[in-house]
Parts: sequence; C-alpha cells; structure tokens
Amino acid sequence: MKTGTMWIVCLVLIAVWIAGCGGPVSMEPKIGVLLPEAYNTPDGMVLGRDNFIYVSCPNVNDDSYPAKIIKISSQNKISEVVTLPLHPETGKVAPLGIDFGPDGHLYVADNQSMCGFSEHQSRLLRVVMREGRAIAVQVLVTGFLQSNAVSCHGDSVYVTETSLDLDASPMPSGVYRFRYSEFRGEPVQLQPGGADPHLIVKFYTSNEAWRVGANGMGFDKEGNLLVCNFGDASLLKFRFGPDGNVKSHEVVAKGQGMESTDGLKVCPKTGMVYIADFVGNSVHKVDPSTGQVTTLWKNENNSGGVGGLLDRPSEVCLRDDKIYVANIDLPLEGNEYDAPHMISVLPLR
Ligand SMILES: [Ca+2]
Ligand SMILES: [Ca+2]
Repeated sequence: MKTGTMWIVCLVLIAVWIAGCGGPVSMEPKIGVLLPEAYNTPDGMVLGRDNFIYVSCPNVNDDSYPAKIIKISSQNKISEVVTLPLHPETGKVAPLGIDFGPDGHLYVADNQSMCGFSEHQSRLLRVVMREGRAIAVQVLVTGFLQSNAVSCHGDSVYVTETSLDLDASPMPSGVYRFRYSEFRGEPVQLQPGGADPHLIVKFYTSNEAWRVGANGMGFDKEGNLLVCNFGDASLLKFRFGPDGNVKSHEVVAKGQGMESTDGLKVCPKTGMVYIADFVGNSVHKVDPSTGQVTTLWKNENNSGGVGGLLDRPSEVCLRDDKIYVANIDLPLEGNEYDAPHMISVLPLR
C-alpha cells in the first residue's frame, strides 16, 4: 500500500471511530414494552413518583379483554394496577388520560365515545391508591361528551373535552377545571354544550377531515396551560390572571410537519414539549419559547408496529433518557389494528 493510500485509510478509520463515539444517536424507535393481547390498546401514560409508568389500556381494539390500568417498571416489566368497573348504563369503560393528584391517587378520563356512546356518558374517575395498590374507584364527574387528557395542577384537576358539540362546524372543544374540594358528595354533573361554569377554555377545530379538538394537555414551569388542538395540528397556550381566570390564548406552534397533535408531555428539565402525532405516525419536539417544531421520528402509516415503528401513536411519556410512545393502533384512515401491540421507545433529545 502506498503511503498516501495508507494515510487515507487511517483518516477514514479515525472518522469512523469518532462517529461511533460521539456521533448522532440513532433515533429509530425500538419496542420498549411488548404488550400481550390483554393490553391491546395502550393510551394515556404518566410517570409515577415510584418511577413506574402508569398506562391506560381501554382495550377498545379487542374488548373481550377488560379495560385496565397497568404499570411499567424501570426494567420495562408489566404489572396490573386495576381493572376498571363498567359504566352502569353502557356496560363499557374506556380509560384514556391519566395523572396523579397531589393526594397520590390516579385521576382517569373514561371516554365512552371510544365505545360508541356519545350521549354525554363520559366521566372522570379516581382510582384511590394506598401504598402502591388500588383500593377503590370513584366516579367524580359525569356528563362529558369525550373526556380525554387529565392534568392535575395546583388545587385542581383539568380535563380536556375533545368535542362540545359533534354537529357544529367549526367544532368547539375545551378544557374543564374542577377543584379537589368539589369531590365530597355525589359526582359533579356537567351541563352539556359548553354551558357548564367549569369550562375555562373553549376553542374551535376547523379541519373537517379530522373533527377532533382538545386533546393532550400539560403545564409549563410558569404554570401556563398547554393544550393540543388535534385536528388543527396545533399547540395552544393559555395564561391565567391573578383571579385564576384564563386571560390569554396563543398558538405556540401549528403544522411545521405536525399532521395532528395528540398526547403531550413537558420535559421538567428543559421545558421542551413532546407531542405524539397520531395522523402523521410521528413524534415531535416543540420549543415553546420559539414555536419551532423538530420532528424526532416519522414513519409511514400501517407499519404494523414491527420492530417498534410507530403505529398510530397517541401519547408520550418521558422517563430517564427515553421517550415512551403508546401506539393506540386504532383502525382508522388506512391503518389496520394488528400485532405487535407495544409501547415504542426513542432516545430523549
Ligand atoms: Ca396498525
Ligand atoms: Ca400494531
């Protein structure tokens, strides 16, 4: 080998070694948690203080298996938290959004429209926890059309209502707020159609192809409310005044590669907002200070979820240095419900 060629070979080897040490991390999703048929439809997720991820499994894709909440250990092992009791009239239950309250109990949206019931039968439930075990399930609020995300913040629990009127165009949706102190006696019964005083935020979705409104939700470090408008593929921010009422409404980001905005999580360290994009089979990061969207991963529709590819992702959850992504795999718009059922993982960046 000539000296010049040797030098080129050496430089190439050094470049490969440097890339291997400090190059970009592969963003391709992997299977984080392979779910058996008993947990065939994963959706809402929240990280507990015990570092378990708590996951809602409405199991609407194969409801011969009852709806459950499960939890995922740091070694990605599955255990059951609770089997949810059925709605007394519909005979179904469909847990979606989930969050821990300051009392250590789980607050869970039961979205009856997932089971075909859209006569204001959806609810907010509380799973009473004691020493890591579920000991009771209480009905706190009834009368939602499509209760979806749940966020506990301060003295209240917030619930997104994905539609306030299924026939209206553009379609209204919004956010309800309930003080924990209201949950003493009988369940709160909502007035329909946006008339209830618990409704603090209302906005519209103009995309007629995806008539899906308020969806994922969270709070930033300053206590501002962040909400996804699914059909319009946007992230909204609402500020509160000193009286606790919402005083401003701004669009943080819209589009820029986002085809829908489903579940979200705010990174407690960086403030970045991570969003599952159900329609786009992708996961995005939004910088709320600039509104810039970075697509962290995207794959084609109907991937099957093979090898961890996204298969209609509906929710994200952040743990350690990973983004967990629940693939709800609903058979809509060209997607088939198919095995594997799973939670994907991506490196957090
Ligand atoms: Ca699929
Ligand atoms: Ca699948």
